[in-house]
Amino acid sequence: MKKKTFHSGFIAVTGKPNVGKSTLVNQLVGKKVAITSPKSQTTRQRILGVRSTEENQMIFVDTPGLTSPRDLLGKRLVKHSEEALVDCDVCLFMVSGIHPEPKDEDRWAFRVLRGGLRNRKPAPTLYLVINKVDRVPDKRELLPVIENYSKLGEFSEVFPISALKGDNLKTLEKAIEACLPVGPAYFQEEDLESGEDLFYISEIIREKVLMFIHEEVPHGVAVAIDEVRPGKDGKTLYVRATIFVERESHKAIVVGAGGQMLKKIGSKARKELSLWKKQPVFLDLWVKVKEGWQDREEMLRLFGYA
Ligand SMILES: Nc1nc2c(ncn2[C@@H]2O[C@H](COP(=O)(O)OP(=O)(O)OP(=O)(O)O)[C@@H](O)[C@H]2O)c(=O)[nH]1
Ligand SMILES: [Mg+2]
Repeated sequence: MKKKTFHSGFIAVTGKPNVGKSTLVNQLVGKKVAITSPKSQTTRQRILGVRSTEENQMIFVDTPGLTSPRDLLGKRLVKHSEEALVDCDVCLFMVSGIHPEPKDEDRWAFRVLRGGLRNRKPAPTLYLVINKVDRVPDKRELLPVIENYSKLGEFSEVFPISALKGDNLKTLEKAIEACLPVGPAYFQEEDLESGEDLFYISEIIREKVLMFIHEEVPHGVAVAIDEVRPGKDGKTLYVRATIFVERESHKAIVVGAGGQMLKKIGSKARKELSLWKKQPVFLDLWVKVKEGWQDREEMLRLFGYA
């Protein structure tokens, strides 16, 4: 019997912050590749998530939420998102169905997307993904939502989904599959297991900071891994990391009274990292103030955001 032709492609997931892009990528890949949180601008890099079958390989590219930049970091986030548009085969523009019509931020994000796709010939398939429909209990209310967001641009299809609950993801997956070009498996399983450890560890720590700390602190938080080595007992993995904040007052919040908050962050991150590494992890966490790091090139480089 003739072997079926293999298909593969890059799928960029874009949209304004907090609409659920990373949640969707994790769901479609079937494991956590990107951290998620209710805070805006959780994702700060392009993150690849790969899903392979016998017939195809989908490479999802999670991107930072598109929003008007307020500092050098913000500009880099937009740049990372734009770069994902350069060679994608499919582009998902994601919005939140909780709001009945597009906000200025959705329009801004869509303008950036359109600019990024302007010179693409042939243009990639553009799908509109309306997320969080689990929060719209009366499904009749979805019709005007679909209509309002569809007016943003020329979409090949519209998918109301819930990334969190998994609603309608199979339909979306099938539609993506249908437009994958003939191509090789770009990634092998072994490529995916190695290389990204330090980044992932730093992201898990940052996710726990975002989980427990509110207000204006999260935007100014970044994590650097200082050391990773086998512990003295031969079983434990020792990780030393620094949480950077932008103000002394933020440091006090992250550390908490008697170090309670830092302990809470560390304990949550340690548990998740131990499960992921399948070995006990000892996490040695420090907090440092670096004022205005979001506008300093060398700091963006240190955190991998440059
Ligand atoms: N109710 C509901 N919440 C969702 C859904 N998808 C994501 N969320 C929540 O929305 C918040 C943002 O999700 P993320 O996946 O981090 O959003 P994002 O678009 O990647 O955000 P940025 O990285 O900041 O651009 C989190 O609290 C998610 O749990 C959904 O389908 N339904
Ligand atoms: Mg994200």
